[in-house]
Amino acid sequence: KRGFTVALAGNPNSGKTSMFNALTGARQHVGNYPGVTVEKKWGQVRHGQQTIEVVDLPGTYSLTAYSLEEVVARNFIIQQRPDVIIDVVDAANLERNLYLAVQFMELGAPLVIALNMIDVAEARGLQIDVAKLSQLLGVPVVPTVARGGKGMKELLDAAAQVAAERKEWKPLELSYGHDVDQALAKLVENFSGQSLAWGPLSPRWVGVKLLEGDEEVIRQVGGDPGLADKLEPLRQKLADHIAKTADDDPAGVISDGRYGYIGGVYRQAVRETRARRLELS
Ligand code: BGO
Repeated sequence: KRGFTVALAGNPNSGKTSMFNALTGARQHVGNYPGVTVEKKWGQVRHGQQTIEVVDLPGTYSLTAYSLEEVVARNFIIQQRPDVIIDVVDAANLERNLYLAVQFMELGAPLVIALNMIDVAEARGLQIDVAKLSQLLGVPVVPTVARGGKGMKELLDAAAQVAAERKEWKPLELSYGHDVDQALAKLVENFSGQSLAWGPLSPRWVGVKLLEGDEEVIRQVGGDPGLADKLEPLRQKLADHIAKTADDDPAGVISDGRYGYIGGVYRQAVRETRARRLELS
C-alpha cells in the first residue's frame, strides 16, 4: 500500500501546530469536523514512496468525554481508525503530557510518541533516556523540535513502521486498585460487547469509561439492558465505598491509577540534573 493515515494528537501547547506545519508545509486544508464547529486541518506529506495523510486532532488533555474537543478527537480515532496516532508530548512537562499517551495505550490504538520540546527539557536539566522510556511504555518514542523541524524524518520512519505492522489494537490494562478492578470485572461480565454503535472496543475499556461517568459511552450502552441495568447500582456502590475509604470518586481513583503508572515510568527514564534539583528546591 502506497501510504497511510496519521492522526496528530496532543495537549494544547505541546507544539502540535508547529509539528503539523513542519510535516505538511503548504499542503494543508482546513474545514470542520462533521456536525460541530471544531476546526479540522489535514494535509499530506511525502515520505519515500509513500504519501502520508496527516489529520490534526483538536488539542486535548484526556480521552474521556469531558469536552467537545475530547469527544471529537476520540470519535475520530475510534471511528476512522487511523493507521497511526502521533501523540505530540511536551518533554519539559512529561508526566502531565503522558496522561494522554497512556489513554491512547489503554484504548490500544497504534501509537508513536513525538517527544517534542526536547530542547526545552534539556535546557531545564531534564535528562530523558529515550530508549528506556520507549521500552517501558512499549511505544516508539522519537525526540523532536517541531519549531525548527528537527526529528521529522525519524518520526515518519517510526510511524511508517507502525503502520506497516498493522497490529490488532492491544489495550493496556492498568490496575486502578482493588475496588475499581473488582467493579470493572463485574461490569465486563455483563457486557455483550455488541452494544456500542462504534463497533468493537475492549469491554474493559468501555467499563473504565462507564465508571468514569463518561456520558457519551453511558448513552451508547443504554440499549444494552444487561449492562445498563447493572451499571447504576454498581457505580453507586463503588462511588459510596470510595467516598468513604478514600474521600474520592471513581474517576479520581482511575486517574490516580494512570498517574501511578506514569510516575513509575518517569522515575526510571528521567534524571533531573543537580542544577535542576537546586532550581526546584
Ligand atoms: C510560540 N521547541 C521549542 N523550543 N519551542 C517549540 C517547539 C519545540 O520543539 N515546538 C513548538 N514550540 P504550538 P499547540 C512562541 O508561539 O505549535 C513553540 O498549542 C511565541 N509566539 O513555536 O502553537 C511554538 O498547537 C513567542 O511558541 O502548540 C509555540 O500544541 C515566544 O511552542 C509554542 C515564544 O506551539 C506552542 C513562543 C508568538
